[in-house]
Order: sequence, then C-alpha cells, then structure tokens
Amino acid sequence: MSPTSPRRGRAARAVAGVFTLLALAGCSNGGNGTAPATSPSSAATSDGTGTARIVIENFTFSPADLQVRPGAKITVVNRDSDPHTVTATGDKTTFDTGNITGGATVTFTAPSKAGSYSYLCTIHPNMKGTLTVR
Ligand SMILES: [Cu+2]
Repeated sequence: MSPTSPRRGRAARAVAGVFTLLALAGCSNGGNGTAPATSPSSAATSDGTGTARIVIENFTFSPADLQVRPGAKITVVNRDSDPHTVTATGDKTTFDTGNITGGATVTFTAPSKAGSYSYLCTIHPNMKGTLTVR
C-alpha cells in the first residue's frame, strides 16, 4: 500500500464513520449500570476510575476512601469467604448493605448529600472505610 494512494483518505473516513456509530451505540445503550443514560460523561467516580466499586478482601475495604457522585450506585464485591457489611457509622439508615455473604456482590446507593461518610463492617467493626460524596 502506498501512503500517497487516494484510497487512503476513503479508508480514513470509513474508520471515522465506524467510530461515530460506536459512539452513538454507546450513548443509546445506557443500560450497563455505570452511569445515568443521559450523561455518559458524568461517571460514577470523580477521578476517572470509571466504576464505583468497593472490594472486600482479607477483611479490608479497598479503596478505603472512595469518592463518588451523589446518588451513585456502588458495587460491593466480597472476595472473602466470611460475610461482611458496608454500613454507615452512626446512622445506618444512611446506607447499609446488610450481610454480604462470602463471594457475593451487592449494590447500594450513595447518599444524595455531599459529605464524607465513614462506614464499617458491623460483623467486624475494626474494618473501616470512608465514602466521600461530592
Ligand atoms: Cu466484615
């Protein structure tokens, strides 16, 4: 293929068209649970990690300090065999996953009010983390 071939321009436009179609498909999809359908640019996390997720492994929350948008859906993955909870410290009505059995994944909704919310595992109260909503 010669780099000066006139076909090259057509190929480039075809590729651009494919990307446009993919972008449109991504916008109309919206059902993958990572962001509201209307605003694909506002991801659940504020610092580019893409998905709001807390992983529990070896009796530790990771990340220990997760930042999310108000009302974001947060997935919690329990990789231990023991059950754990993600429960707001003090007032558990703020958020509380209840028992997450070993190997299970649950989802809860972040508070709609900005702030820094400490949480713990009610079964192992020495397990602590912070959820920052902003
Ligand atoms: Cu626990």
